[in-house]
Amino acid sequence: MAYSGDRMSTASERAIAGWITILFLLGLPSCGAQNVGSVADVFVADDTGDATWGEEHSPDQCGNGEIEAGEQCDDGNLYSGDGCSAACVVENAQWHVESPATSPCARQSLAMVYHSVRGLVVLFGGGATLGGPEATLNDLWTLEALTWFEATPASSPTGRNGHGLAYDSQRDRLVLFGGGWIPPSDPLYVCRNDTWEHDGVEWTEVTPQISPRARRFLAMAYDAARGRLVLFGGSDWDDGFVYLGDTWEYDGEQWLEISPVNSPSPRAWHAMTYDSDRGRVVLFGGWDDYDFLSDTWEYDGVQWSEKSPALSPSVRANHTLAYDSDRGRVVLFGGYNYGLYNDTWEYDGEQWREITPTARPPERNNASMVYDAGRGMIVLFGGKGALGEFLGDTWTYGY
Ligand SMILES: [Ca+2]
Ligand SMILES: [Ca+2]
Repeated sequence: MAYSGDRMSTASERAIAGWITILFLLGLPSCGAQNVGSVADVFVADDTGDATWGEEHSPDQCGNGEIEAGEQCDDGNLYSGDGCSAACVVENAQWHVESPATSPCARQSLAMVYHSVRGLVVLFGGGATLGGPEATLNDLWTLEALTWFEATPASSPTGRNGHGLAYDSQRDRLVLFGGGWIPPSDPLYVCRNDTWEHDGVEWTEVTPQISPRARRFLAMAYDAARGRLVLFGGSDWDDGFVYLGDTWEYDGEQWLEISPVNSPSPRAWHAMTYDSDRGRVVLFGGWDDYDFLSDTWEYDGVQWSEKSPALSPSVRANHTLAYDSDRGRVVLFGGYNYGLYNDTWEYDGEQWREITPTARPPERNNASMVYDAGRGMIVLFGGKGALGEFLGDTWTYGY
């Protein structure tokens, strides 16, 4: 069923379809929809202001486009909610917990991507407990106007976690690669190297001549300017816990291994996102089998370059990254380094800066985060919390 068809069905129809789909495809108890609306909404409305010259502003100072005495910023207007307030004070983005009526079940190591043609956030798979040991999911959800809908394609890839998911906007296809599958009969992960595409209605497995080797906890991002999907690293647990440092590109037909002169070291549980304004894939951190990492790298389609920001988030893995294309910032949240984080950082292509919002999601790792360009908000879902619990909360981050 298409995304749009789901939106027209009733909540009960969707719930029934969700149960049937998961039971059929996984042979496991459904992790079904659940209400996460019990958490109080901590959103504090912005002072939206207006373009008139108010008495509280000095008409020849704030709003004239020049930073003067007593001003933290001046963006040439008297609007708040755009990074510089009507009082010429710097505004930081804030986290808001959302309360959708229905949600994907609590999970970690899921993948989310923004479908720019349809204006939807898409979520696929991850690991959930389902009341027993961790099991891998293959459900497909969309988030539109802060409402989650489960899609019901006729067939699906196997369940998996730590997979790669990207949206090829030139071809209008979701592309899924690899990840770890836990067969229902066997508690051990099986690393995958299959490539699937979703056209908005159905999943189709594609069969390129060459594929990257099987792996999980890889990172993938779509370079929209070049029309190439970029994959880096991950680990192959089927073959001696090998950590990978290879760079691959997928053009919709073939996977091609790139051989850049410089490259980040082999690693997994790192994170990547695409800075569409600068045309760079940005990578941060991860785990290389010996150490947690805090290095920042950029890939321009030819070379990887290590950046030297004065400050960086601390060493970590299992964190999330997303690029806010309206504010021109890579946003990092959370992660793990023998303890969990819930700090928020922003990277402008030169420097990392820690943001200290008044509210923030609880500490976690293995969450997923994506920028919903239609709403102008980062969306975060799920992960694993401080007590080892799987999380199913939806948060947004923006002005
Ligand atoms: Ca001014
Ligand atoms: Ca402003």
